[in-house]
Amino acid sequence: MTLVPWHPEWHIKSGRQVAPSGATTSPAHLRPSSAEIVSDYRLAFRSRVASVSGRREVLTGKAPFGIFGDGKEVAQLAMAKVFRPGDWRSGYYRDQTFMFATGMSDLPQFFAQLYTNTDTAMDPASAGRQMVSHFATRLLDADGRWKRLGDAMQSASDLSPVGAHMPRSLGLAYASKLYRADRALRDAAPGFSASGDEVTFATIGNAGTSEGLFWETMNAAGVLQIPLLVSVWDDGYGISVPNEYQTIKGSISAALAGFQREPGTTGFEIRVVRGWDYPALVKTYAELSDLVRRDHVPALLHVTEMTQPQGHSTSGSHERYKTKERLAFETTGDPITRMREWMLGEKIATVAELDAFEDDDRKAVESARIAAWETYQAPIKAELERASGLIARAQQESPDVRLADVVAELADPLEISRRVVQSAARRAAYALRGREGAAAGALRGFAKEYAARNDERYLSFLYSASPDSPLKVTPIAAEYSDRSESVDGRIVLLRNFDLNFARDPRLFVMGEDVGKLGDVNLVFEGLQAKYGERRFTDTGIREATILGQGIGTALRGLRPIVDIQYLDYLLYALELASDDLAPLHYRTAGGQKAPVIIRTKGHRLQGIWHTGSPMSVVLNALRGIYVAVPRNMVQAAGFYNTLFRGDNPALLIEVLNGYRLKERVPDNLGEFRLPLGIPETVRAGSDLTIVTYGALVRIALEAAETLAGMGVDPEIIDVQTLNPFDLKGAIAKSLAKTNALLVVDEDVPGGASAFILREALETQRGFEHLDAPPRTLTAAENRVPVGVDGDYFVKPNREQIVETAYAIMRERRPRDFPDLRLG
Ligand SMILES: Cc1ncc(C[n+]2csc(CCOP(=O)(O)OP(=O)(O)O)c2C)c(N)n1
Ligand SMILES: [Mg+2]
Repeated sequence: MTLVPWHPEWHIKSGRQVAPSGATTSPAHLRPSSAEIVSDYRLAFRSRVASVSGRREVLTGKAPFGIFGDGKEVAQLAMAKVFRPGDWRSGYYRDQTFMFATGMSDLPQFFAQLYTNTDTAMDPASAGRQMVSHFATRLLDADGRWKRLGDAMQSASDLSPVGAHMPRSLGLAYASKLYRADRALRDAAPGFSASGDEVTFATIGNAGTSEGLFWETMNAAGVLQIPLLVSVWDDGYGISVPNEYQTIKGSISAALAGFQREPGTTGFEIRVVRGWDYPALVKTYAELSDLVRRDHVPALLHVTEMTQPQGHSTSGSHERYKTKERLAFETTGDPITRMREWMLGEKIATVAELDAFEDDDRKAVESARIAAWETYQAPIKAELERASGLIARAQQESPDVRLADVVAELADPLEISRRVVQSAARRAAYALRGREGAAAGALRGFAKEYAARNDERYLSFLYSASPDSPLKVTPIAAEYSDRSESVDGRIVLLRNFDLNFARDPRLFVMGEDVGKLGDVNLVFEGLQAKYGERRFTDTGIREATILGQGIGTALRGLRPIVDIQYLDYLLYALELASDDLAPLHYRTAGGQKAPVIIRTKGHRLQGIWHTGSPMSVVLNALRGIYVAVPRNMVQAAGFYNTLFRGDNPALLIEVLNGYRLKERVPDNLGEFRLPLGIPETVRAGSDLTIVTYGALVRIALEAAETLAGMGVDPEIIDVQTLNPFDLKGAIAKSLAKTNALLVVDEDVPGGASAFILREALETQRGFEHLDAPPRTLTAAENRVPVGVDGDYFVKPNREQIVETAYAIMRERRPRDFPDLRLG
């Protein structure tokens, strides 16, 4: 074994034998100095005190929820020793000791998050948005631009859904592989990677490994051979459910034995080590991380015999489900106690020394906690006093107004919180309605300003607001000339991708059949041969981890295009898109972003699973991700050109039956950029406004021809992007002219059409212009049978559009539009 040389305090001690506690100290292996061991112990001890103290704060009502890393401390000391600048952690809520040991978090930050401090200076991981122990480093500067991530240790933003961080761990590690293989890529994305040697350290609980996302990730990591070191913290339980119900053979390392690499095969290096055995942990992490870093072999470290001294979390007590024996093990197997015993046995420190250190460390944690509590409370108290004072003055100014209840409430508040302040200020303002005095005005001013500030605290950062937001990409119109040729839609896209890939070496696409075949619709035909396998990469059938690979690589400065073969199969990745990608920028309060572009195609092919348009599912699950629904491939190319230059994640759905339709190729292909949130009026008309998108635009245009023959002149608006939606109110402007609205949508009834109605009628106040009830024409509730007739009878068709539009006209002018008598 070679030990990595970057840790200054390492030195070799040989000849140490098994410690009295049973810890395995093999002879002649490398060990930290006594001073470092003591310092490690003290860090673990402080971490434990923080866990105990954090739980008490929740149980006494000062913090909302607690979940801590007690029982997992010692292994994390060892993991921290091999973690270097440029490495990534992608873990879960048990990792506080590791975060403290690496300096990526500390006690003040830990308590700030526990108390929900909204200041990013106090809780840089989430500004009070995430539960305690949900860690993250800030990857972006105050403008939302990348810092030099390769120079420091990094942690991706934690998630509560168990296992959901595994897929992006794959991408974080995969980025090292890309960076190592390609110097030009490192130059194109400066600051992200020194040489591709960065290791991604994933952690997961034993029960979390029951999730499909874990297995999908492990298989893919084995296939890809990437520098991913997965540690399983095995405390035998997932809340109350023990391993025998969680894992085949009751052991994740036994279950995964077939993943073990052997000569001539790819695979994982798998090791098992006990969670209290400090020297064995130190040695194992040193060996494993060395292998992973040097050879890009993924590794699994199954850390057994971990404990849960305080049970799972603050929301239950483990006495209710654990046996007496197991409860006793929580004490006898405690890793900190065992490390202490081992240190005493090894004469690394004396009892008196350790007792003294523990006393100091208890005090240090308590003073950090008190400081964090006061820092959290002080501004809210000041706000409360300010509101109290303003209300009291308003009461003096208007003695006849009844403000006594609000005054009393603020004098003796149920809690020190912003909701108390905001609610009181607003209720006082209600009582003062119509009063013109200075004090009443000041109170109203405060209430308004306070609400705006709280919006910033709790509602900001869902979308990128950086200078690189796609909304700030300067639009460039498509240009045509006499020389512009007409080609199949797929060729438009192919050439546009080609130009973008030539322009930006950070762009690459991953997905099923995108490489050798060049996409099932041949949109990438020949591009792998031109750009290589790393840029047009075939993957297994694993939508969730394809997306995870995208999230992780995007976090590391690359520009992945995640190719989901059909829109219908996006559902496999939906959880991840919804839980990890969409809220990433929000939950880190602008600290992290992952500008993944998800490319898929949908709406129209054949049968029940290739014709779906679950746009309301997508729209509503994925706020935070922009959604483009272009009607043809030129429009799609224009949106890609914008999105590739922006830094917000986006989903673009190409129209499946459009690849073989002829389109004119803009002369500035690759360069023209369509603005998001700007609909296009594809047919001007005066009688009613038809709002639609995607494949239905063409059908609506055909319907318009028929309608024109019946004396109806519809205006047709293609919304183009559902999110952002019609930022300049084009629909309401059209309604001001036509006074009637028909929304045509191939989602289910009440799906995306309801979203569009809300935007058009409520947000844009389009109802003011209507002289007939608004209508929606949607697909049926059921899915689409295979064949042309299935499509015709389930999705909105030309005749349905004609008849619905005609009915709207007849309702308004019955004499001009006689009954069709068709039902
Ligand atoms: C997808 C999902 N299902 C259920 C939960 C509720 N839950 C939170 S933690 C937990 C147990 C996790 O056990 P394990 O992975 O062993 O981690 P441990 O807490 O024991 O360290 C469960 C079921 C969740 N957070 N996410
Ligand atoms: Mg567990």
